[in-house]
Amino acid sequence: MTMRKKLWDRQSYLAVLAFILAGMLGACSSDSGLGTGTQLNQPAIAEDQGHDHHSDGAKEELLHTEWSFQPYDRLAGETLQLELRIADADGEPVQQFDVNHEKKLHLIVISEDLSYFDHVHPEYTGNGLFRQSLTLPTGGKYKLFADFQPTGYAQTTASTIVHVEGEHTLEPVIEDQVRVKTTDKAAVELKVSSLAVGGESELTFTFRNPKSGADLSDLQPYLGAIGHVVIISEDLDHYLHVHPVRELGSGPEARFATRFPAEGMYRIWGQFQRDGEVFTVPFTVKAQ
Ligand SMILES: [Cu+2]
Repeated sequence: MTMRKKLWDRQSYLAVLAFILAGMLGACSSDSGLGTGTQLNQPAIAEDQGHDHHSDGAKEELLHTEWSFQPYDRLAGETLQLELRIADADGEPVQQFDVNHEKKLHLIVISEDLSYFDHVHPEYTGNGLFRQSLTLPTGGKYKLFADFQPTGYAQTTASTIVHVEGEHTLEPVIEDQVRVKTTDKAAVELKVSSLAVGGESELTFTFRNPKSGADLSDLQPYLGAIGHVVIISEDLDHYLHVHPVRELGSGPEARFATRFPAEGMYRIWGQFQRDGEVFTVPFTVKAQ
């Protein structure tokens, strides 16, 4: 226990180095002394977006993100306080963030086996600092993705990994044979126009009454859009950008466009709202 304590403390003092290239969609960020020290000096976890860090001629601006969690002993089922600090190339706190889909920062939390998903909006307390309390239900590894856009910068995704102590089992990630998921708000069918790597893919969600099967056209806006879709690869390396084909609508269909960057399994979480309640439907597809 002493050894472990020491490790946590040591890590907590190490500056956390996440270098984000805001000149391109993506960003890479390194781990912030979470769990395994070996990851401290490795930038670049998210591999998908713009990892060739040279956008010809475009001015690149570095951002630094620092993730910290309290307490250092992270236990399953206990509340953690996350602080996320965002600074510019000179280390000065970024002050202004554009509002995107009604929020300054969107935080996605995913467990290693993709079975746990959360989408929250940390509070901006000023001076580049966002705060969020999180309760992670089981032990194991989680990846956090923060989506934000400092004013004057490009849309940015930063990520980190957090290790939580406690029991856990890993659920296998299995491709859906039938792409229909039912909640008490809707039976949702997903059609994917193409699962070919590198091509344009259109995702069409169709909403039906879970009891009668009748088409639904009373979806409500969620975060200012017909829905919010997050897609992550099984290895947690790829966080896909997804755009609604039409921003607004009420059903029975909602369409989104994306591109699968590499072969493999992906989990797609669609979030929609009806009767004042947000519901989430997960699907698993295989790109090849
Ligand atoms: Cu959000």
